[in-house]
Formats: sequence, C-alpha cells, structure tokens
Amino acid sequence: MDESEKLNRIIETRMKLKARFQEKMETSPSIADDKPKGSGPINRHGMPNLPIGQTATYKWPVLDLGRHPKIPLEKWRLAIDGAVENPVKLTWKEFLNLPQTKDTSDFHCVTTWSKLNMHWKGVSLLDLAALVLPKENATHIMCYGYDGYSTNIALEEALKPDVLLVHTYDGQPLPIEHGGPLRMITPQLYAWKGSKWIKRIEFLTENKMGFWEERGYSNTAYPWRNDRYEE
Ligand SMILES: Nc1nc2c(c(=O)[nH]1)N[C@H]1C(S)=C(S)[C@@H](COP(=O)(O)O)O[C@H]1N2
Ligand SMILES: [Mo]
Repeated sequence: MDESEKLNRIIETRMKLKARFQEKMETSPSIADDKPKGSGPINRHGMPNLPIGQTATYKWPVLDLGRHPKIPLEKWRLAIDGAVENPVKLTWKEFLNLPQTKDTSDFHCVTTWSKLNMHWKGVSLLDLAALVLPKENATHIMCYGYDGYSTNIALEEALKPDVLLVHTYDGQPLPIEHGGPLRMITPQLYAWKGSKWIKRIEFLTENKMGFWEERGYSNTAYPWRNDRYEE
C-alpha cells in the first residue's frame, strides 16, 4: 500500500470508528452531565474549567512511580495489539509519519492540581485505532509504560478526538520527566489515565484494571463527578 492509500484508509476507518462510538461519546459525563461539579469559565464541552476539588497551577508538577526510563529513539517502539485486525509495532519514524494533530487542552491530576490551556502536538489515539482496526468486540484499552505502569480506559473515552499521544509540548520536545519521547493525554479524565513513556496499547474485549485502578483508583476517573476512587 502506498502512503496516500494508507492515509485514505485511516481517514475512512476513523470516520467509521467515530460513528460506532458517537452516541456513547456524546452521552459521556465530561460532555453530557447537566450538573457538572466545578467552577470557573465553561470549557469547550460545556464543563466548568476547574473540576470540583481542583486548584489551577502554573507550574507543571511531575508525578509518577519515580522511574524515568530513558529510551533512545532508535530503540523506541510502540506496539498496538490485542483485539485488533492489524497489530503494529511502530518505529519513531513511522510514528512521526502518521497524521499529526495539534490541540490545546486541560490536564487534571487526581492529587488536586489542574494545568489549563496546554499546547500539544502528537497523533490522536483515534487515528492509531484506525490504523490497527479494533475488532467489533473491543471495549477497552490497556496502556503500558516503559516504567512498568499501566492504566485502563473504555473505548468511548479513549477514542475522543482530544486523546493524543504527544511528543511536543509548547513547541518543544516533551521533557523526559513528563513522559518523553511520547506519552498519552486524556483531557476529559484524570491525568493518571494518560501513560507517560508509552510503549504498548492493548485492545481488550473486557475491562481489566491498571496499576492505580488495582490500588483503589476509579476505573472511570470523571473529573466533574469527583470520581477519584472506586466506591
Ligand atoms: N508511565 C507512567 N505514566 C503515568 C504515571 C506513571 O507513574 N507512569 N503517573 C500518572 C499520574 S498519577 C499522573 S497525575 C500523570 C502526571 O503527569 P506529569 O508527571 O507529566 O505531570 O501521569 C500519569 N501517567
Ligand atoms: Mo496522578
């Protein structure tokens, strides 16, 4: 397949995936709740930009398990597999050849800080999903980091267009302490759902729990519902 055929296939599949999850996305809490908890101006999805219990920060704190894996770009790979028709293992160059998306979004850490209006560039998970073609029975993903981290997300959240795998922040390569060369971001969920140093995305046919989820954090992580811990 040549490059333009590949791109066309991604665009076509992206539209099909969007249609398949559209209703679930539109009715998801961070878009559809009519009494969202929070304060401040309204964000692009109609939610107050500071979710309940959050304080805006201008610095960008570092939060992780304490290991900052250093992956040389020649050795870096991103595997996308599990319940998909077309599993891939991408090199850095292949990743950068995928359609690139820029977005500005907010980052809500469960430890109560939020950083607003962050400028990102990367590849949307929706485009990556379009590349691998999730099977009809796929419902969730598990993301794995080079540091041993993992976190699970339902597909209707993971395939929202603002969920990106980012390599650039504010026009600069993503610093290693924030997950460089590549991390995921989940602007509509608490930030622990976005794996730093991302290495593998596994499509699942049923939910499984990641690192923090096994330790009592919420499976769903909706900021405007104060949904931090599993009840
Ligand atoms: N691989 C990996 N990703 C991770 C974590 C981690 O420990 N390892 N911590 C998570 C948590 S709890 C948060 S709040 C954010 C923090 O991202 P930051 O350090 O860039 O602020 O990354 C998330 N992604
Ligand atoms: Mo966190």
